[in-house]
Amino acid sequence: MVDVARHRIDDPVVRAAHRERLDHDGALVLEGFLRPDVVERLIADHDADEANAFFAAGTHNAELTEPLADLPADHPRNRQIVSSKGLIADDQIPDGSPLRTLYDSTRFRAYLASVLGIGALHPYADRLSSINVHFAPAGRELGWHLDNSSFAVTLLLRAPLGGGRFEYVPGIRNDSGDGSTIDSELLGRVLDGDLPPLRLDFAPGALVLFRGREALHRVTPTIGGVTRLLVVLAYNDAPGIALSPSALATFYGREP
Ligand SMILES: O=C(O)CCC(=O)C(=O)O
Ligand SMILES: [Fe+2]
Repeated sequence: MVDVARHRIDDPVVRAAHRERLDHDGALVLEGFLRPDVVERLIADHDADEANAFFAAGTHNAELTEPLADLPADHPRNRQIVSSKGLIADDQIPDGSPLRTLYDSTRFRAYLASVLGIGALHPYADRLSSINVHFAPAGRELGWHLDNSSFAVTLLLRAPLGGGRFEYVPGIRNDSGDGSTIDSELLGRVLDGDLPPLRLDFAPGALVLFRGREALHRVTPTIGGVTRLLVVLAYNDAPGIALSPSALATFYGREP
């Protein structure tokens, strides 16, 4: 599936260079990671699933939690953000899908663990969030948020004609130390549009690796009649982590 002639993911020198890029930029883009025939196959597999996708219709805060009762409703951490993109969940991806082969691949996981500097990768403990396919037809977007998972890998299958830009601001959540802390001041400035975000450009077939728990990120509304189609492979650095009930309701339309 992977163009391993172009991306020598087993090579320790390549891994070290990728780790440096990820640490420096908070994100790593590998263009042409999936072979073009695999991109075509995955589009053919999943294009029609847009009709079965669940489209978010509610709002969420940046952390995808229930409202924080000890903070006012207009506090940056409680501000409500719109997301309207659709997805199919892990339990809708067939067993024989190449996406499962890649997600489970020990070789791929060894590469990711090495680039991320962690011991092992763990799937989500729930049956929904490990592998997702996202659909963003015209006007649909993914609003500013921080991921629940330690990190995410995305694979773009089809780019929209316009919009659908991935924007991010690193350093919003800090998980080092005892607990996790949020830079509310910085968060508020981004939500107010007072701080220009960084932006990642990438083409179909690209792998994007980013620290979505720490970096606030969004995807701007799709413009035009071509649906943005993207795969998310979510992993955690510890076992037993499940999606928050709030994220489950907003993005999957399911009960905990
Ligand atoms: O669509 C993208 O490029 C990013 C997806 C994302 O941020 C997420 O699934 O949490
Ligand atoms: Fe995300």
